[in-house]
Amino acid sequence: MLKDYIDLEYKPTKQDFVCEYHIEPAQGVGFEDACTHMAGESSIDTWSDISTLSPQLAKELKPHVIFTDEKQQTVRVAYTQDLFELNSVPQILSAIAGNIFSMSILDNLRLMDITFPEDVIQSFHGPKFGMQGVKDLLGVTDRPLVGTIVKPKVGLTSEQHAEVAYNAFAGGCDLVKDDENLTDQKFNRFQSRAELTLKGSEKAEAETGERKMYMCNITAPTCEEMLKRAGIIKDLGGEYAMIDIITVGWSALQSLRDHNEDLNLVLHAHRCMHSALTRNPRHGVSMLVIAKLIRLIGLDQLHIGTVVGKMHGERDEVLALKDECVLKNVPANHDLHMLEQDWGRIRPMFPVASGGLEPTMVPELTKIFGKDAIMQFGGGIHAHPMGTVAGAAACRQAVDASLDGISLEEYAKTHNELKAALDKWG
Ligand code: RUB
Ligand code: CA
Repeated sequence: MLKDYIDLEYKPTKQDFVCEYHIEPAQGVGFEDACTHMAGESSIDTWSDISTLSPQLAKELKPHVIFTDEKQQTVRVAYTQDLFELNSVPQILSAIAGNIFSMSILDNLRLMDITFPEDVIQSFHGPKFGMQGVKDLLGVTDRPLVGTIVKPKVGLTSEQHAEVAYNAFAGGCDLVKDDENLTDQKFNRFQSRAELTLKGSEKAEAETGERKMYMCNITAPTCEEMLKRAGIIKDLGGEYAMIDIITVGWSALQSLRDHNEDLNLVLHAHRCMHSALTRNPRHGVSMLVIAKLIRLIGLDQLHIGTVVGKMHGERDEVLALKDECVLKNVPANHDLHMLEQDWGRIRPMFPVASGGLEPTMVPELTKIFGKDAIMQFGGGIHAHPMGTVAGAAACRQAVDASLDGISLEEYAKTHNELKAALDKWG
């Protein structure tokens, strides 16, 4: 029997999750049937009617399909929060983004967007620092932050790594981070890297008079080890940690955020592997949903794409991530039945633009992101013809020129580092 879940008159309450999916039924499956079964499988149903589900319980917990558009292959489902463990991203995803991806009646399914009920928002920490907290910590409010990733990604000793980081700080970087696949390998142990690189950041602070922060990668094989590494950073006087959010998993992130009430570290979210979920526009989970979950859990800054760099990520998606999720407190451009998301006390995250960036891209990046961004350059600094110090300087010069509305070519007449970068990449 087909369930009566389609209820286009239903108005979601403040106690409902609302999810939007792109849905493609398999051949021979009707659109409304597909929507109904998907809504059921993600909540109270199995493949057959079951005698153990009383009509009363079914009435209380049933999903409401509140919007369908067969042409656009879009469906929205409202789920009562009673179906969920409030403070659990794993449980939430096991429901709304779990078995339903395996259903053979669907060829493709993509979780496009989600709004959370008030009680769920209340049950999470959100970012401890967020964008404004990071700006305050660095003492930089009038320009985008400039960061780098130590390159090569792996292979340098701790001493070499610290030297590259120091050079980047000395040349003008505010932030230096490890790469996603550098953790605790035999050529570069976590503890020695953290010690030496943090020393380098202190030295550069003393010499430049600017705050300099090192984001050491605490991604680890177990949650215990990850927390131990976060503790080492704290003990060494560090103020930042970075983490590979997808590969460590949602529980690890929630544990880290709980512990961060005491650790007080700024948490940088590297999203490597996200494209396995996010890249296919017809299947998987959108980056917007991942970004919202990361904000809810409470990491402070997140890679959202660049538009102009080497990684996949169309302009519209990057702008939506920046505007709807990361910056504004109340995203509101959803039409029809979607609820506006009131983030309450949950702070905005700092968007990070990274991946294939070099100085000639800065004017365009500034147009896209304004001052509210962290611009990260890896190869765009360490491949500079005059080396890392000059590479970092060229990036800062490109930022200064862009903010002053001066063309890079003009600015390069009096700035050699930028001139060399333009000769190489311009
Ligand atoms: C960039 C880099 C990061 C990418 C990941 O180095 O190491 O891993 O930012 O992509 P480079 P995204 O500047 O040399 O390309 O930020 O899109 O997740
Ligand atoms: Ca990388």
